[in-house]
Parts: sequence; C-alpha cells; structure tokens
Amino acid sequence: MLWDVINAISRSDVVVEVVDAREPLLTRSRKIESYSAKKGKKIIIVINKGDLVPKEILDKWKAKFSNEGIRTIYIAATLHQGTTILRHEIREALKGNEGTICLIGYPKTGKSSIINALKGKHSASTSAHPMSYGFTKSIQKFRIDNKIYAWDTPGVIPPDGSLFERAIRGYPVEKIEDPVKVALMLIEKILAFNSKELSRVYKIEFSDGIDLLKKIAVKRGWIYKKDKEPLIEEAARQLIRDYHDGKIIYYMLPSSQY
Ligand SMILES: Nc1nc2c(ncn2[C@@H]2O[C@H](COP(=O)(O)OP(=O)(O)OP(=O)(O)O)[C@@H](O)[C@H]2O)c(=O)[nH]1
Ligand SMILES: [Mg+2]
Repeated sequence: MLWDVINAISRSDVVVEVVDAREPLLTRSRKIESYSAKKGKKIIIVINKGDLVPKEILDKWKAKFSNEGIRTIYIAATLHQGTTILRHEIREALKGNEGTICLIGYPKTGKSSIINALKGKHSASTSAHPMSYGFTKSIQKFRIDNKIYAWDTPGVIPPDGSLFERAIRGYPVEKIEDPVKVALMLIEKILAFNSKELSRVYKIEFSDGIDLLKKIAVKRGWIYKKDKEPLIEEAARQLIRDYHDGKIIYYMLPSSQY
C-alpha cells in the first residue's frame, strides 16, 4: 500500500497531501512530505472537511503550515467549497503546463471526494469508514480537465503515523481488535475538547467513558442475551463510526499540546 503511494508520487509533478481539518497534525506525514521534496515534487497541503471546523481555526492551521513554507488551503470537498481555489493552486504549481498531481493522505481524509469535486461529478468511489465498501484499493488516474491529471491513491498510515490514528483509521471498524480501548481514547480527547459534546450527541448523562458506552448500549438495546450485560463493544464501534461521520463536533486547536 505504501508502495502504491510512492509509485504515484514518482509519476506526478505535484503532491497534494490531504489532511483532516479536525486533526491536521495527526493526519499529516512529515516523512511523506520530505520524501516528496527529495524527489523534487511540489507539495500542496489541503485541509479537507473544513465544514466540520470553524473558519478562524482553519485560518490558523493554514497560517501554521504556510509559515513552514508549504502552500496550504482548506476546502470542504463534499460541499464543493474551495474547489476553485484548489484548482487555481494546482494550475499555479504546474505553472500553467499540462501535468499530473497525486492525492495522498491517511485513510478517510477525503482524497477521492476531492477528485470528484475537481471533476464536478462522482467518478472516484468513496466510503465513510475505513476499508468499507467504496474505499480506494489501488492507484487510479483521473482526468480533471484538459491539462490536469490526478492519481487517486489508497489511504495509508505512514511510518510516522500515531498509534491512535493507526487504531482508528487503520482497520475496518468491525475489525478493530479492542474497540472499547480505541473508543475510550477517543472519548478522552472529545471530553478534553468539550465536556458537553457527548451528552449532546447521545442525550445521555454519564460519569466516565465506560459508563457512557454502557448507557449507549442500553439505550439502543444492545444487550447480551445470556446475562443481560450491555454490549459495550457495539457501543464503542458506533461511537467510532459517529466520529468518522462527523456527527460529533471535535477538533484539535493549533495551540493544543500534542
Ligand atoms: N463533512 C465532510 N465529509 C467529507 C468531506 N470530504 C469527504 N468527506 C467524507 O469523508 C468520507 C471519506 O471520503 P473519501 O473521499 O472516500 O476518503 P478517501 O481519503 O478517498 O478514503 P480512502 O480511499 O479510504 O483512503 C466520506 O464519507 C466522505 O463523504 C468534507 O469536505 N466534509
Ligand atoms: Mg479514496
């Protein structure tokens, strides 16, 4: 899979690194950036899913990455917001010449959705959850317009990826080995961001992460038949899916400590 990405980079003029606006630092790969730079490729960072984060925060992330000398823009691919500026950045990077870009990034950052937004129609298949029906399995080239071609690549957790991103994006939700552990990590992050958000989404008051998972399971009727215990694994998977679906409002701040 990483090989697919390296292959696409080598066949492109410009590398478009797609990060999730909610977790820009955790979904960027300095390793892939420095590899691309070493190969002489121009890099554009695209902060996608901008609709899930307030504009002033997006501006801060943009300023942060721009200060590092990387062209950066933010967009909301599925809402077709920011596509004109993205097209402009790509043309600029290609100096008006015909050329090829590649979209790279962690699973589920919206690479295929960006291809569709640039093309103006649904051409690349997309999916809401890691490795669920429609995710990108191999590199594929698309024609964006009469001068620009784009490689769509499979989402890959790069070698410098965090354990958390690996756990939450690296596997299909139903195959996560310990969904409760992953959900508890996620709950902790969300609570630190906004202590009321999970009560708002699930309409449940709770004392801690496990209590929340138990109450979600009970509320949805996910109970072990044998001993009537709540199926917290199922609740944990649901919470992870809700995060992927953008139902829970959570984002990192550029000022946070990592
Ligand atoms: N809210 C929101 N959701 C988005 C946006 N862009 C993409 N998505 C959603 O994010 C999910 C993943 O989108 P994809 O385009 O399949 O992501 P990908 O990076 O190609 O995923 P892989 O091929 O698995 O690596 C889908 O459910 C999209 O609808 C966006 O701008 N805003
Ligand atoms: Mg894809």
